[in-house]
Amino acid sequence: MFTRAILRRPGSNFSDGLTTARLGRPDYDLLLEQHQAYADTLIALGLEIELLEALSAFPDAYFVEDVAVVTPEVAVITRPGALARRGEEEAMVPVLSKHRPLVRIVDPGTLDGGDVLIVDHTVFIGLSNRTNAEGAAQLGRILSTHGYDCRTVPVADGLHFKSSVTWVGGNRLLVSQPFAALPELKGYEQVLVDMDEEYASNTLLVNGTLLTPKGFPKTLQKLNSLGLPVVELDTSEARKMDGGLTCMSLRF
Ligand code: CIR
Repeated sequence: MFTRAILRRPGSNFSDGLTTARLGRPDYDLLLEQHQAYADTLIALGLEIELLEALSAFPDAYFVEDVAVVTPEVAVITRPGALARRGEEEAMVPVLSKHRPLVRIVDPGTLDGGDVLIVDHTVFIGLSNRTNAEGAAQLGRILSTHGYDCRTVPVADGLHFKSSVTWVGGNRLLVSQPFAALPELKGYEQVLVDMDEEYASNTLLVNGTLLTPKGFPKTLQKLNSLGLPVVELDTSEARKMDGGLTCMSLRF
């Protein structure tokens, strides 16, 4: 069970952040509204929220998931792969040091938390444009000492591993088509996401409830058949900045 989540308020310059999505101009007021609804949902699921102030120098900093990997034993401060985001992680050091012993990913390793999927004691670490082999190896060494089985996985499509593969409870993964044949995912039952709903692969399991982005009816139907409560949340504005549900919090 998660008891806490750390979130950061999006700054008014959030549209200066990195993006590859061509989905139009993002709206700040609407983003704040959607961010609040996301926080309210986490609160309703029993989490205590720590809401950090925006970081004006880092327009992507509300995607807090990327700057740390938190387990019950340790918080690993990452070294973000995008130069424009390097430095965001420093602001998370005093926050997480209140909760966990800290360890850091160091140069020449790079790692974004969006590439790290923890399923019980298995950790998938995506090798992407943001996470390099050295960063993955450092995280693997750190988490192995705490009893986790760490596997690297190539990310040939999308921004991060969790843009395409997430945990939806039990032995099940929600998987976008380009990742379906990966041998690293063997042993898991796959719930496949249709190509035209790829974005919905980024679904978030919190204390037995699935949070899924609004507007993906085929995926919603599949999730509804899993027997867990499902909450749809509108993430239209974060999506315009390549972000989604998992990215906007650190849960532990
Ligand atoms: C970026 O490109 O880094 C941000 N605009 C989006 C980060 C999304 N984070 C995530 O998927 N964990």
